[in-house]
Formats: sequence, C-alpha cells, structure tokens
Amino acid sequence: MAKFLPLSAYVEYPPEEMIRRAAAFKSEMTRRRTVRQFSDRAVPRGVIEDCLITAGSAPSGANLQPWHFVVVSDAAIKARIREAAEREERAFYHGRAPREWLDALASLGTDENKPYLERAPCLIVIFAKTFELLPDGRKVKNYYVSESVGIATGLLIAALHHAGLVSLTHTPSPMGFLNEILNRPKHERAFLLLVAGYPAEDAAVPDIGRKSLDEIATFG
Ligand code: IYR
Repeated sequence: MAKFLPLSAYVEYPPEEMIRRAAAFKSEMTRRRTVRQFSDRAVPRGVIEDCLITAGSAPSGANLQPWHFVVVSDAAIKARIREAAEREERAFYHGRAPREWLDALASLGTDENKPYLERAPCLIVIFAKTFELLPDGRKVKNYYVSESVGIATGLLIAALHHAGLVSLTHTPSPMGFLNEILNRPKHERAFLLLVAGYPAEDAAVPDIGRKSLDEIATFG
C-alpha cells in the first residue's frame, strides 16, 4: 500500500536566486575534468562515504536501488585489479579494438598502461544488480538497471568533484575479473570503475572541448 508524506524538503528560490544558483552550479560542474594522473595522497574516508550516500540518493526503477559500491584502498587488491585490467586493455589496444574506435580515442592519449589503478588512493567499483537476492533465496527483479546505475554514477562523480577530488571513469572490458577479485555474486555486473583521489601535481588533461548548447539541445 502506498504511503505518502508531505514534500517537506523542497526549497523554492526566488527567480533571481534560481538564475544565480543555476549559473553558479554550471560553473562549478563545467570545470570538472576527467583526470588520469593521480597523487597517492589518502582521502578522508568520511568524504567517500558522504559521496556514496549522495550517489545512493539517485532515482531508480521502482526505487529498487540496484547498485552496490565497493571501495578499494588495499594496495594488494589494487595491484590485482591493475594487473587484470591491463591484461584486458592490452588485448583491446592490440587487437580487439577496431581502427575506428582507436581513432576516436586518439585525442585522449590513452593506452593499456593504468598505473593510477595502483597509485590512486581509492577505486570505487560500481556494480549493477540485475536482481535482489533475498536472504531466503528468492529473487526480486530490478528495473531500468543501467539507467538507474548510470544516474547514481553521475551523482557520485558530481559529489566527488564538489568535495574537491578528481575522478576517472574507467571501463576495462570485459570487467568480469572484478567480481572474482572483489567476491561479488554473479547477479551483480561490474558497471564502471571510478578512480578517485587528488590529482598529481603535474596532472595534465587533453585539450578537448564540449559541445555547445545548440549542439546538444533543442527547444521545441
Ligand atoms: N577502456 C580503455 C579504452 C577507452 C575507451 C573509451 I570509449 C574511453 O573514453 C577511454 C578509454 C581504457 O580505459 O583505456
């Protein structure tokens, strides 16, 4: 039975303040860059916890919250992840990837070497759960799993940025090795590996731009 509560957390801003807030958030978010050179400085655990709580506030199909986040900071586990990811990436860059895909990646300067998987203080592995397994063994199906987990991941990236950290969305493919290393069950699919931490002091980012509003939106 549906139960309803008043929308007590909603805050309305006067139009001028709304305009100011939207512009300020735009400036804050559009200076975010994906970073591939990390410092090995530790990050406060509480910050990661708060960012994960933000991620977990994402809307999801039937509010079933079909995600699980594994935070890895243990050096030995990070080394295993790096080794397995680089094995997949070697196969990708030297065979599996079609020419067209490699051409599309050229401006990013990426290759099969992923030292940040060991150096960064924090790897957040995001799993998408196709169903929920109840303690009695029953399965409850989840809905719109990729959409839901994608939204949660976006909030996580925004939260980390807002806190003053940088991140990298890393998607070695296939990612089945993450289930094995992290002991996650088969009905959880590794969705994305988010590398998080401080940037290296000499971090540099590719000279690439973003599409204009005209290119990404149509007002009917
Ligand atoms: N997973 C590889 C290749 C790669 C693919 C895309 I699409 C990117 O935007 C970036 C990289 C890697 O991490 O190098």
